[in-house]
Formats: sequence, structure tokens, C-alpha cells
Amino acid sequence: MLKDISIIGVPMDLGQERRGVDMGPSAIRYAGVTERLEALGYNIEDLGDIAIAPRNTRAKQSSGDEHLKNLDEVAEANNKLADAISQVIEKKRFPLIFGGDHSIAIGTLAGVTKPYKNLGVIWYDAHGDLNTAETSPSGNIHGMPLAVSLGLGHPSLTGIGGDQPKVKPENIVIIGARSLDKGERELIKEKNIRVYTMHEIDQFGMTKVMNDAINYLKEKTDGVHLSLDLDGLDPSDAPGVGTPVLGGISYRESHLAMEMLSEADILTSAEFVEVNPILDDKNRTADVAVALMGSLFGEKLC
Ligand code: 4U7
Ligand code: MN
Ligand code: MN
Ligand code: MN
Repeated sequence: MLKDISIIGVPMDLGQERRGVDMGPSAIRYAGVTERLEALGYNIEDLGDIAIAPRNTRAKQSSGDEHLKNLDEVAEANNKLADAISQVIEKKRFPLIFGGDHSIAIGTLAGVTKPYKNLGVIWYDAHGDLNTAETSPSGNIHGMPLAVSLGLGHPSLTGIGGDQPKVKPENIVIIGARSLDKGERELIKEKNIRVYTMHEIDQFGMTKVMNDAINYLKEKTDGVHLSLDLDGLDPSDAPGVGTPVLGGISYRESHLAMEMLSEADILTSAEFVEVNPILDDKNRTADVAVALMGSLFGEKLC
């Protein structure tokens, strides 16, 4: 892993309807991420936050309707994010992104796939985030970023960073899924996307799931991005999320998953999203995120 890390915060809450997730980057910084990673010998550059249009003071109505809420504002922020990430990669630094809701993965993936034409993606999440305007039950763009990155969705989202699909279906691994909508399940089948649901994690254990996932991606990809939605974890360990789903991955299993990724040394970028301090219990979810980053970047007990 690169020893130079650039942090970018994305205080985005327009991809969903609950307030507070825009404070995620502050909560993660407050939980001591820079100090934690510096202690591991990394050189950290914090680039601050991408500017996001405020929710209530929009001069004009967004061109998206109830099927694509806040479309213009989400697209604008993701364009900026993709550009900022390209610059980080050009400097040969590791991009580490803090959300914000998961709609920011549209910009992250548009940025990181500039040099990586065969990027692997680990989508650690209770959800598939594979909806389009046609299949989404909510119209919330945070339920769509993985579909957009496959080239499916509104052109002002799929066109960010160029019209080409950003990731290939066979380079995606979803881990922790337990809430998939009908259209998402159909897409997973149609594209043969690899999914380790909670059923596989229960049945085979996190060790086997991560070994499989790592081996699956390792041979055929030129880089791997981790997109970790804190709602992949069980709400008892990560309560500060907008769309909690019972029966999730434990903190300990997640800790192990991060250590295995660190050991495999395959990651080229990472993002931690959906931390909502307003819904949290004393910043616990941000603390969990930072502890997981510690493991991901190589913390060892002895
Ligand atoms: B998250 C949902 F219907 N699938 O599309 C939707 F269940 O980034 C939830 O994973 C999406 O937190 C959750 O609105 C998006 C819903
Ligand atoms: Mn989720
Ligand atoms: Mn998500
Ligand atoms: Mn969520």
C-alpha cells in the first residue's frame, strides 16, 4: 500500500432524506483518523471537504424528479469529487474518502477508474445500491451508485468522468447484503455479480468469505477499491446510519475483514460512508470507522 494518503471529505446528504449524514466527515476526523494513521507511519494530507449545495437554499428546482431526488446537486458534487481524486492519484497518493451518503461513490469510482481500467470493487454494505430510477423504491440516489458505475442510470450520473462504464460486473464483490430490492436481485442475476450475503457469512464465516473475495479479485484486476457503508455492520455496533438493517456483520468480523485486506495488500483506494452523527450514540459509529481504518492500514496487536 502507498505510504502517502490524501483524505477528502464529502459532506453530502442529498442522496437520501435523513439529515445529519453531511456531518460524517467531521465525525470521522473528530474520532482521530489522522493521528491513528500517522501512528502507523503514513504521511497524511487532509484536503478538506468538497463543496456541496445546501439542501434548503436552492434557487431553482433540480432537474431530477421524485425518482432521482436532487439529481443536479448530486451530479455536480460527484463531478468535483472525481476531479479531486484524479489529482490525488496523479500525485501517487492513496485516496481515502469520507462520506457523506453513499451517492458519493459515483464520483469516487469515476475518479479512481481513470488509471485503473480493470478496477475491482469491494462493496461492504447491507444493500446492493444497484437501483436505477426505474427500480428504486425511494428515488434516493444513495441506493444507485453501483448501478451508475456499471453504466446504468441517468446520463448526468453515468457520464461523470466519461460515458464509459466505470466497473465491470465480474470485478465486483458485495459483502454483507441483507436488503436487496426486486430490481437489484434481477440485475445481480443478469450480470452474475458476486454477492456474499449474511447467509454466506453465517454459514462459512468471514475468513472464508474474505479469502474467496480476495482470490476472486486478485488475479483479474489492476487495483481494488473498498467502498464501506457503515450500515454493512450490525446496528448494535454501528447505530449512526440512516438505513440500519438488523442482522449485520459484527465489529469483530469487520475487524478481521480489514486485517485480511491489509494482509492481501490489494487496495488502491477506500471510502467510508453513511456515518450519521445525529443518529449515533456518542460518535460510536465514527469511532468504529476509524478503528476499522486502523486495521485496514496495518495496525497489529504485537
Ligand atoms: B445505502 C433502498 F429501498 N434500497 O434504494 C433504496 F431499501 O447507500 C435503500 O446502501 C438504499 O445506504 C440504501 O432506497 C442505500 C431501499
Ligand atoms: Mn447501505
Ligand atoms: Mn450503501
Ligand atoms: Mn444507509
